[in-house]
Amino acid sequence: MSATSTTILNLPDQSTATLPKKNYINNEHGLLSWLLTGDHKRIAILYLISITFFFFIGGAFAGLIRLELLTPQPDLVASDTYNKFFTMHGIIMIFLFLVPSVPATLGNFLIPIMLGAKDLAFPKINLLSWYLYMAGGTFTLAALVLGGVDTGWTFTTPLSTHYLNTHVITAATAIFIAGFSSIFTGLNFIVTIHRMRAPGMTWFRMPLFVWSNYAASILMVLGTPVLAIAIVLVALERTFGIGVFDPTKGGDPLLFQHLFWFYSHPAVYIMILPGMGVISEVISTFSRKRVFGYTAVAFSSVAIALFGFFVWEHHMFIMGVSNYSALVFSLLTMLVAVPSAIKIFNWAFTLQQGSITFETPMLYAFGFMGLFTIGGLTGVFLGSLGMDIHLTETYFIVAHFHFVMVGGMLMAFLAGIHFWWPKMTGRMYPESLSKLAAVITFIGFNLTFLPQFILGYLGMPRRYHAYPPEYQVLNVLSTAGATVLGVGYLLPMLYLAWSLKYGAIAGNNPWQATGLEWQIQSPPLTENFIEIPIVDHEAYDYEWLEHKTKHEVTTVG
Ligand code: HEM
Ligand SMILES: [Cu+2]
Repeated sequence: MSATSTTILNLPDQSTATLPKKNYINNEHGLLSWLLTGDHKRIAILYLISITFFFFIGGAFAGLIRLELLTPQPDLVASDTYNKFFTMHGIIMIFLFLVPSVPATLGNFLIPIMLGAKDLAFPKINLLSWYLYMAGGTFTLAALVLGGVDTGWTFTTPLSTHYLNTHVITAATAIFIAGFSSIFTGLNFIVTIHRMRAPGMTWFRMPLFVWSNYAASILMVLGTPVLAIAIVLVALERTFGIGVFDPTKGGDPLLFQHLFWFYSHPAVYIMILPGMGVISEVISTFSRKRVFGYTAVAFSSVAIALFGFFVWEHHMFIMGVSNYSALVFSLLTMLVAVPSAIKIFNWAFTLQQGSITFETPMLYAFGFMGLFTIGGLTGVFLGSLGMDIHLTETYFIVAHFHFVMVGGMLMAFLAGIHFWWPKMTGRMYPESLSKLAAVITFIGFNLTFLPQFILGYLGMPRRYHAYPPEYQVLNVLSTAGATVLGVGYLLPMLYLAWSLKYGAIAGNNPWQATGLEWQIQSPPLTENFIEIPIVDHEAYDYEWLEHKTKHEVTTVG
């Protein structure tokens, strides 16, 4: 792993290198010092461990779903058990993995450092967010252990309020509580970004990762309460029979759809925006170029956040909404694709004539760009009314959102974890093994989800545990792909854990990146900076970095 022309890895001499004596990890000892910490970096690690745990539980359900679908016959489990599988998979992956993934781990760890601050604005509320997340997770596990819930992650009424005898209220409580975790995280980020930037860190000097988390935070704070209320109303209707969604009591089941999707469409941007921020950092670093059209990329995050609130009805085209409103929402849905496209084009222009190197985070970033583009474009297909009527509630939808959420968000998460792993832990991951994992993930992903586009187009409905035999070949391919994908995810788990002890010492700035986080020691001190830095350059200023490396001996941390 020495520096060659195809890599910019810049490790200190291994024979003499040691980890910094004092850092946030060894600053205090004992479990309690972690459970009561106010340090944003330690809270990020708590989140990282917990979301990984839930990711593998959610993944186990995905495995069971794919196993059942290996054959056309319903041979593994009964239909209601199958319903519980995909519900648990959806609830865990969305609310306990995707929503907190990048913001709560990488965002928590990096936003204060990127801004030149010592912590988030409200460290105790940050810790409270983690406890709320854990409480939400515990209720989810309780719903699971008590016998499961089978509404789908969408809690569709009147199914959820009238017809099911499963643990809807326990699951609803889980989502309600986890929602507050996300609201508080968003609030913390917004206040930190407004109030705690170091001298000289103007809005347009902020790394794009901060911008995209800022936009996602706005969505968390404005959108999540709507979901929380909707879910409380479901619980109230179930318990006391109040007539909010029940037409026999004067309620309206469509009202639930409006409330649910008013949150859940923006929520898809809560999930993807922070990932887009990761991609901007990675692409800039490994092209050694400022992100092309920095301002456009920064504003496109805010535009996505804003437009994200205007398109929710595209989830309801076949639910008896008026043709005129469907037309309007169809048009608005096309609009929201524009700011995402702006990002993709600007990343492509950043790559153009950059000096590109292919480190692992960059491989994942390339994966993101290709897969997210397919996910986004199929969203435009779905947004056009005629197509949607054919494709809705089929496997096409399943393929679409997995391309965005797994092909997009999860790739971005892995890009980010690899990129900042040396900063978080002070150690490098094994480069060739991690490249192998990135390739396996990419192949496994496509093998799993490309056939699902075809299945959906041919008419295979989602959420059924049996299907006509003519769909089997494509389903076998998909299940095979899921197996490969599973290996792709297990590998990083194992070698990242291994690297904690055996990885090469990373040094402050192994990628020669420009962000403030790379100018301090790895792992950072508890207070991040010895002295608050004064920022005198733009983000991604590689000339500044070169100058600094040549002429300066002192570092900020
Ligand atoms: C940016 C990240 C995106 C994510 C994470 C995402 C996620 C999702 C999810 C989870 C669903 C299915 C919901 C369900 O019924 O369970 C969905 C459906 C849909 N998405 Fe996306 N999506 C994204 C981008 C887009 C874009 C850019 C468009 C259009 C421009 C779009 C258009 C649609 C439409 C129209 C549907 C509804 C299809 C139907 O149910 O008939 N999506 N998306
Ligand atoms: Cu949507």
